[in-house]
Amino acid sequence: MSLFKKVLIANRGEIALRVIRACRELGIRTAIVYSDVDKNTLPVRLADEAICIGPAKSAQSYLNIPAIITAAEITNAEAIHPGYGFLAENPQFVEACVASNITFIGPPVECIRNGGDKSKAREIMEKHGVPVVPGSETPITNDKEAMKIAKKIKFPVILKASAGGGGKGMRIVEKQEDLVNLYHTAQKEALAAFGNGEMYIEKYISDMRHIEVQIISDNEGNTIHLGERDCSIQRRHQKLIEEAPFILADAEFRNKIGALAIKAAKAMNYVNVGTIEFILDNEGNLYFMEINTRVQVEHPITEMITGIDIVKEQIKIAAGQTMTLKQDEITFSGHSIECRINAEDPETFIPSPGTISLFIPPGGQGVRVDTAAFTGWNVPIFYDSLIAKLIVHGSDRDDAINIMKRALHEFVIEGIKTTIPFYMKLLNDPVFLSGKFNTHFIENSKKFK
Ligand code: MV4
Repeated sequence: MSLFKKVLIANRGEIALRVIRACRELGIRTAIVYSDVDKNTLPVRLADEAICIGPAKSAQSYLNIPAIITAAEITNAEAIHPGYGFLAENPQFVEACVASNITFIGPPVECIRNGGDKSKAREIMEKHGVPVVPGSETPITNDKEAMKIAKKIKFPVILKASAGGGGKGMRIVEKQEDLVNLYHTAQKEALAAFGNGEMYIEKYISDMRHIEVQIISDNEGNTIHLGERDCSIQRRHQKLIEEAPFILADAEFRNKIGALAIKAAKAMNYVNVGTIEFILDNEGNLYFMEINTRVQVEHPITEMITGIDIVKEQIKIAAGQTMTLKQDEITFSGHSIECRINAEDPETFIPSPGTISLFIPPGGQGVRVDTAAFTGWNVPIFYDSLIAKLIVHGSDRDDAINIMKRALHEFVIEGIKTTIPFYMKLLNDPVFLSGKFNTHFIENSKKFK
């Protein structure tokens, strides 16, 4: 099966550019949609065609399904790449693509639906023998039911919204007296944020690492994993640093978590690229947490240690090609780290939009910068504040850290505040350097607050 002649990119910023690069190398023409404020951006310049779909506000542009479908029709694009965020995990969008005979570059709609329903995903995993944290088997419908399960699994417990994401509708409940109140506040929050108040409950794992596995499945049921990433360095549910491999992992751990990830993907009849997120507790137990049915921000660190272009694989699979990669041919080399550089105050993390008066990215051996920023670019307030991903690859973790420090030192971004100084500090922190931290490290550390 041949590849697409033209792909429409329904995204902006660095990920739009990342997709354009993959398409150009595959000989695929690109069209891109953009909002008013994104007219003078790199992806708009670099795509073969560009169509304005509306004003700055996402609801009227990057989330405007009819406008995007129309753009694909006008440009004769056979497929749409959604990037991450915006419509990447929106089942209605996938259905709109299907209805218009446009290929959605991502998983089938059922996978997206099941992945977006966190309680359902948990149920599917449980049924197929992928370990989940002790908790509810089906969604809970009232506080009495929540109490019954909480007493059984014992406090502390964590209440989560089935439609959850970004920590919304999530509450840790330390003791029995607090459960009823927290159940109702979490549910109200979920209802307000997602229009869906469905909840589920799990035993709360207070000391955990967030370890995730990149998987790829084709339409013939071939599924492979590309190893794990450690995403434990995060703040308010936003990842800050990701590393591959997980520094405390050995070959046995990688085989174990890789096999679980493949089992999870097969349980969902997954097709295309995806990520299985796991909780690793301090006794070494792994539990399924969530599945991300998109290409992720941090996919480059896996590309750096495996040499595989994940976006090209994604496009080839969406075009119906059989995957040529074989698990026993996947090899892992060295260590990769990504710092997400945001247009934010490095101490308060308050967004810092504005014009970049000088932009000089680092280079040299082992450095990759995924960004759509340039000198003179105005960072709009309307979208997320990620402006560059600084990705390094070294022979081992120490080498990668030294390259990262050197690259951060070279990186010049003037005119706006960025989180570069935060990373400079973090990369000298003894706890970070030791590799022994959990997901609460940043929020528990006085130094980073
Ligand atoms: C958990 C957990 C502990 N135990 N689940 C899920 C969504 C993700 N963004 C955070 N999630 C967590 N799920 C169980 N059973 C810990 C987290 C978690 C977290 C929870 C509250 C506050 C901050 C957190 C940071 C990382 C992970």
